Amino acid sequence: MSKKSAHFETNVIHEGYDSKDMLGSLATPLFQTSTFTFDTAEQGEARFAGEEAGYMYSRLGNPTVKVLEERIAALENGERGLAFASGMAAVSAVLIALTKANDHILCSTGLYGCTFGLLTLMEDKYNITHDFSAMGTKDEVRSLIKPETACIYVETPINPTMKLIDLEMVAEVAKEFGIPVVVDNTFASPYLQRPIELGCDIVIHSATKYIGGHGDVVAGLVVGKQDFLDSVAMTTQKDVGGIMSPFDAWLLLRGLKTLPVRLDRHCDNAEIIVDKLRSHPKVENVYYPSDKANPDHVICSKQMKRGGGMISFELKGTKADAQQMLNHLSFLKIAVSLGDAETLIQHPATMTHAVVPKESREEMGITDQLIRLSVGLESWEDIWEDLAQALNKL
Ligand code: LCS
Repeated sequence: MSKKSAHFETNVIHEGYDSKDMLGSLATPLFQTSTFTFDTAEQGEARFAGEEAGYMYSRLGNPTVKVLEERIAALENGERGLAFASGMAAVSAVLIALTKANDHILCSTGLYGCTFGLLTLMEDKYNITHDFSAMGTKDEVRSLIKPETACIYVETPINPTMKLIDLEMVAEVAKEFGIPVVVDNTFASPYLQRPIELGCDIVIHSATKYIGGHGDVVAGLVVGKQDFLDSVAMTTQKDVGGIMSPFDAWLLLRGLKTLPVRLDRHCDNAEIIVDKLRSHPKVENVYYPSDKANPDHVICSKQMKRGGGMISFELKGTKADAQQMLNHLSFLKIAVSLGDAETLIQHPATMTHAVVPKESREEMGITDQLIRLSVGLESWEDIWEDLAQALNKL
């Protein structure tokens, strides 16, 4: 397809690839190769000098990976995309590229546990400090920006509390100070939320989740401005080296084609499960972005197409009750990760966010009774039946 469509559903299938370039192959070919041959020594010299376009070595670029990079850039409406071996390889490549020793990062109150771990590492090694903010108002954001603040880093929806950050508002404040806003868009996916269209600068995905969608790949993606990503490609991608394998790119291209179809189904199921959970006597609180009982639903309606497939809820009870509830499930899977066809359930305080000290967990709103549910594509009747029988046994 030569011209980008106005429709996301078409672009997930066609952007970045033209079968005419590949002997008519409908599916993107898998270039499972580490290196590329040169006709002559001079050609090798010209490629490394950047004087001749072409591939050299798969850590520096690979045709299958490039299709994925172009497709995700088109879907997020950014200038360039880059692919990484994992979501954390993407997060670390971006944060290392944006900071130097003694800088500061302003973060959303609530981040994936390993992102929190990375921030701690950067502070211990390079005195790159950070603050957390709920970012409820412009003044709340402004009050924590310092001369050495290198970027604002947010997740929205936040893992696992499902709190939202108003991206347009944060981007407006960041522009006053001339600093970039980095958004981890993993929980929403570009189908539901496109931060660059709201004025943010860089988007990160753990592509392990909705983009892959089938629980068979660990991968990361970044989208942003050409200049910035050109510099990342030549430094924290090429030289730190956490690149994506061609086979993983191939799996993600396959997964992406059904992203809108899958996400709508995840959302349909999640909306029903939210209602059912809310009326269950053992459930204290339910957190879901588009839920009218949730104060953040106003932000949701501004920036998300729908509420997504992730729900968290608090039980009336203790950590032991939360663990028992998981143990009572019969076919729903106890597992971290999310965005797969299978419904996955986990206990953040002891799993995804176990590395976060209890005090910080509490500040983020991660209680011992909080359970996170990644609603799958099964029939909602079966999902609810299993959840209900497990809750009823408490
Ligand atoms: N960002 C967010 C919001 C995530 O949820 C995760 C992983 C990452 C980045 C890192 O991506 P990865 O390196 O795993 O591809 N979140 C996980 C979770 O909630 N359960 O298991 C992994």
